[in-house]
Amino acid sequence: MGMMVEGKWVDDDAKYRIDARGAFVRPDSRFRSVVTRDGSSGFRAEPGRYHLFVAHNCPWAHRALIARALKRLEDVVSLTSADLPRRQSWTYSVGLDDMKPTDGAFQLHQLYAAAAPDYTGRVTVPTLWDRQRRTIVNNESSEIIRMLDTEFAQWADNGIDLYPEPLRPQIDEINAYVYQHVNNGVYRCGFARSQQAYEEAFARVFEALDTLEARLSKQRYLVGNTFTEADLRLYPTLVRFDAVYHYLFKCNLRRLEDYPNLSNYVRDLYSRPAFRDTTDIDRIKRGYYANQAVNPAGIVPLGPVLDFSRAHDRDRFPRE
Ligand SMILES: N[C@@H](CCC(=O)N[C@@H](CS)C(=O)NCC(=O)O)C(=O)O
Repeated sequence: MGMMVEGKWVDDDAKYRIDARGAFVRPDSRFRSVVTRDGSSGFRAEPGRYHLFVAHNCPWAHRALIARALKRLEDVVSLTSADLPRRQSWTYSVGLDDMKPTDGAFQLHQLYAAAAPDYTGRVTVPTLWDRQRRTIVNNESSEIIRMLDTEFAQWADNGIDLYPEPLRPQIDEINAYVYQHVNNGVYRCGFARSQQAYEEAFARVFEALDTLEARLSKQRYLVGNTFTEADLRLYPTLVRFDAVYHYLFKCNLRRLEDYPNLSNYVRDLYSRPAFRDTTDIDRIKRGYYANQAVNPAGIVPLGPVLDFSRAHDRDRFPRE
């Protein structure tokens, strides 16, 4: 896949991704500043100042796409989504401000080099860029969605609070579980480079899906009957499950469709425009199946048949 080492792009990054037992290791994101309402962090929330670089196939970027749409911040935080086949890092047909495409392509590592000329690390989406200070604010999706939720309140639709104060301990707890066993769990299956590492990851993914299935048989959302950030973070993995993870990442004990509660829950979320309009199954499939490390010929499977717009049964739970 490639990464940056001391400000230069290197193609061979295997030694940074796989541990001695053949297990996939996801490094921590490096840019961790925050935008604040009052500007005390050095990054004041202002319309038109921040830009999100995303890719519609990426589940972590999908979190940011959903949060931006839910909070109606489309005109406040601008966005570009990778629209060209990956050359080295994520590739865009348009640049931003004075960063122009070369040979018709703007590559995300150009942005990282501009922000930190000595950067060593992964070049990932989502990345939140400050057009004024010309630097990366943050490249960690869980933090970007919090900023979108709270710091842009002056311009946002504040009808939804993704991280309500009284529910925070419960949200944090389920987020940690979902991240480890589901969001990152599917990657640990798909990118495992030993049978043992794959089998361990596989067992955890399906134990977790069974646990979540039982939880969602008793309540509408992950935290009681209140929609929160925890749901926003689970959805991108579930909506990709049957099209990508089941087949390409070998998470094939069961399909999402085989779980009545989880599949109804996904359709419930999909019925909201912020989820539906940011979910593009064709782009998701093309993005994942282009990864030569796991699919050398790049063939994109035509199936399965998926229809997330079918009716769901989640209205049976009381509203809070
Ligand atoms: N912890 C990061 C992970 C982001 C991430 O790994 N994104 C993937 C795309 S799905 C990426 O850009 N990978 C490129 C790479 O690792 O080189 C977050 O949640 O923002």
